[in-house]
Amino acid sequence: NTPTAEDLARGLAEEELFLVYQPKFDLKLNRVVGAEALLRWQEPSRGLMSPDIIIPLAERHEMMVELTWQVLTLACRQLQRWRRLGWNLSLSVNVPAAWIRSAGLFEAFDSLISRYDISSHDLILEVTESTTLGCLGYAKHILTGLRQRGCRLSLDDFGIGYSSMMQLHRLTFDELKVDRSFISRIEQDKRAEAIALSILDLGHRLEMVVVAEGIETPEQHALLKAAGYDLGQGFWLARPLTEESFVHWCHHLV
Ligand code: G
Ligand code: G
Ligand code: MN
Ligand code: NA
Repeated sequence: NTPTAEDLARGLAEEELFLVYQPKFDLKLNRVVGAEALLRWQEPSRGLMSPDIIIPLAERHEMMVELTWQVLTLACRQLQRWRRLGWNLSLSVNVPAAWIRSAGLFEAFDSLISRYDISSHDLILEVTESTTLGCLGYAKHILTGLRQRGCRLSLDDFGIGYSSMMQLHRLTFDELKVDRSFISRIEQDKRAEAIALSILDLGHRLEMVVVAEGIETPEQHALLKAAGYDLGQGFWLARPLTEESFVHWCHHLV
């Protein structure tokens, strides 16, 4: 009993989709610096749907572009709310290849930013290594234009794709997120540790902020902090939170 394209179209129209926010920490200062927005769908008859259901459904029915604009709209609205609370947090959004290739992107992006009266500097766009496969030239044009508008670019799930080095060479990223498959094995697996430390060095040489994702234990946290990782994310630090619990959780910190 999986949802259909019609269900998703209704979900988008009725605002059944929402974002949860996973806090992102500065490992040196032990401080929250922002969050990653993660998509959820409260489907009326089926319950809570995760991206594993939503994304493939949207891809099959060419709804990824519309879906991504909705995610970005929710993200900008959230940034505006945090701003009004006096919080200086960044928000990371996962953007797919289909969105980067879509027509009229810059115009729509500019109008979204001005509608919510936020700074695009607070927005971090996460792309994966496979995002630009096939049309690096055009993707470079779009990503460069977004960066010129102030957005920061993050290369997500780094280390498990195909064309990592070529992309790092040809495109400028502000942030590198090391895939959690290396992070989760960093203590017991010397090869995973060697890879995680080498990617950190590579990222710093290219003047990127390097993020460890999927930190699940205090031992991993200590090791990554000592190694010099800039930022961290993971269940041990904080789980993805709803808008309301994120606000409570932040108040609790200070
Ligand atoms: O939140 P969760 O761990 O279930 O996310 C699973 C996968 O879905 C991750 O790879 C994440 O990057 C992706 N994902 C989560 N939210 C979004 C979204 O808003 N847009 C896109 N394109 N992918 C997302
Ligand atoms: O591909 P991406 O990095 O965007 O994936 C984000 C996904 O990773 C989210 O679905 C989130 O729930 C999940 N995630 C975040 N922290 C952890 C963690 O510590 N362990 C595991 N297994 N998953 C995590
Ligand atoms: Mn991500
Ligand atoms: Na990731």
